[in-house]
Amino acid sequence: MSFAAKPRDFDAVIIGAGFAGICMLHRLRERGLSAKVFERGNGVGGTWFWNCYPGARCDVESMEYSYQFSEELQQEWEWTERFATQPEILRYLNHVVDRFDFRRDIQLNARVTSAAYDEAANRWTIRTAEGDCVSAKFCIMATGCLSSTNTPKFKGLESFAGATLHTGDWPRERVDFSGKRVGVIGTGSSGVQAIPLIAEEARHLFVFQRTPAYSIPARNHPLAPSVQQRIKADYADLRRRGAQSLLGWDARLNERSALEAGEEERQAEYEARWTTGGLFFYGAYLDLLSSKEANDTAAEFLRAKIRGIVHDPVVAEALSPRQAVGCKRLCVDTGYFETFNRRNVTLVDVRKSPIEEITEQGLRTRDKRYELDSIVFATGFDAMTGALMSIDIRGRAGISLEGKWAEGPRTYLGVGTAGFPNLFIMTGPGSPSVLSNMVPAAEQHANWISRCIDYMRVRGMERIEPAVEAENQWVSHVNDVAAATLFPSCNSWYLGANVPGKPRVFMPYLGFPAYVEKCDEVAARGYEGFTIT
Ligand code: N01
Repeated sequence: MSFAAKPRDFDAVIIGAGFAGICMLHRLRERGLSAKVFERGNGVGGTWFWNCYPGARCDVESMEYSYQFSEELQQEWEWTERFATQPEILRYLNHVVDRFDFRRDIQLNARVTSAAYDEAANRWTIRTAEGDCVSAKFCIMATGCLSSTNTPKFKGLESFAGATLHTGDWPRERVDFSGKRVGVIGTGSSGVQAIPLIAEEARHLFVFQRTPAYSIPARNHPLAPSVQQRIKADYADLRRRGAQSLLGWDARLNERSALEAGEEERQAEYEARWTTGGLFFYGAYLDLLSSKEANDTAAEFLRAKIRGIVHDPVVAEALSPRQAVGCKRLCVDTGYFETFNRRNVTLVDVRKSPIEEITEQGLRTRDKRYELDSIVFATGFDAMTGALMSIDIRGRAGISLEGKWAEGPRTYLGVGTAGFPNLFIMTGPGSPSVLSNMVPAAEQHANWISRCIDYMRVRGMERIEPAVEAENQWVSHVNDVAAATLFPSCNSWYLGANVPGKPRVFMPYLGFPAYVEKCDEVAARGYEGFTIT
């Protein structure tokens, strides 16, 4: 049975062909439902399509940063490195799309501008900037958490005579920085990955840093076939360990408190994690993200590492973060701090001397002018809500999502929002999403949403939406969980604090296993907390 009526009508429209949209399409296809995917890029991949800046790669290990919906797929695909590069991840996603013949349901170069619910027809009308207009019973937003770029509105931005680039919207063709004076603004994960490579090429690189970042060496290396074979012999075991871990990937969490351990033991634990490389540092102690005192011990360890790497003590001090470790997302790098020992690299502390304007020749801080040929904005994203807000989404009685979320996003389980029947949000605010491994998080939503649709079809049900009370309780719960951690203690994009004027609300949900359990429980109780008719 299909819900579809006419050819331009679909059972579901999915917006976005990144990791989330692709696995959602798979789950709907598997059920014989008609689905159409709109993707604004001219290729699939979402975040991994746009973020093709030098050095872009994942920081969850490749073997875990992949789909599990097909055992054949996970057995066949060979990752070449511990942390896959952006081109390799994009090759993987293109392989998936071709292997499962998904491409025929994906329309590229199609930017969705509006999605409106018609109560009488119980259908969504979805329009694109290119003139498409289709209708669907279910509208599924797979628009991504980090897909709407944030470029600060610096005075004079338009006057700059050189090239401006944003890491999150990088040109497809190679950018050649050789012989150029380059300015990079921003030292989050994107800046930290791009800076060492740009420094190798540029005549001179100026890094404009507002907040120093904690960064752990990736210690990336080729993936030995024997390591892959060992994992593939029992892939389910790795996936299970990931699913049971707070962060949705196997962080090898030490269940002890940092404060119970003696100084020597703590140093050894941090040193072991530093040597292993990557985000395993998060797992060093159970209370790193909840106790300031515990966190201080990790912060001091990481600052000592910076002092050990960076030769100039003044530069080392300027690169040393003061916020809690992990409060802003930990970065993973290859040669980041070492880059500041190069003679062609200058660190500019824009907290001490703020950027006042972009000029025709470059950039002016309060104290100095910098002549530049290119400016790279590594200034991040209007995270979690930006891509949704770029679409005019209207629910029952024409209410707008933008209006409803004016004080911050409100969802039930991150997948639905009251007043918007049959609208599903994948990895939305209120779900673990960016505080977990994005690929399993997206798959968990695809599985949950498709089973919910099964439930409705079997019972001849037509409409589902969160009850306001359940939504209110969930929003409070997400906030309570965050309030028990150090996350609200700094200005991060998790809180929307990086975008001027954005409401300060902690958006993701911490705790992948608890979240999955809650979603399963809700489903088992007949979608408790949803009004379903
Ligand atoms: O963005 P960010 P990102 N003047 O927001 C600075 C994921 N990711 O693209 O901290 C001067 O983290 C801003 O300074 P401050 C990952 O989840 C993953 O780097 O606001 N500076 C900050 O330094 C990550 O967390 C990978 O004071 C300004 C920087 O710009 C998320 O994407 C790789 C400024 C922005 O950092 C976002 O990372 C890349 C201003 N007006 C990204 N405005 C992997 O490794 C902003 N900044 C998988």
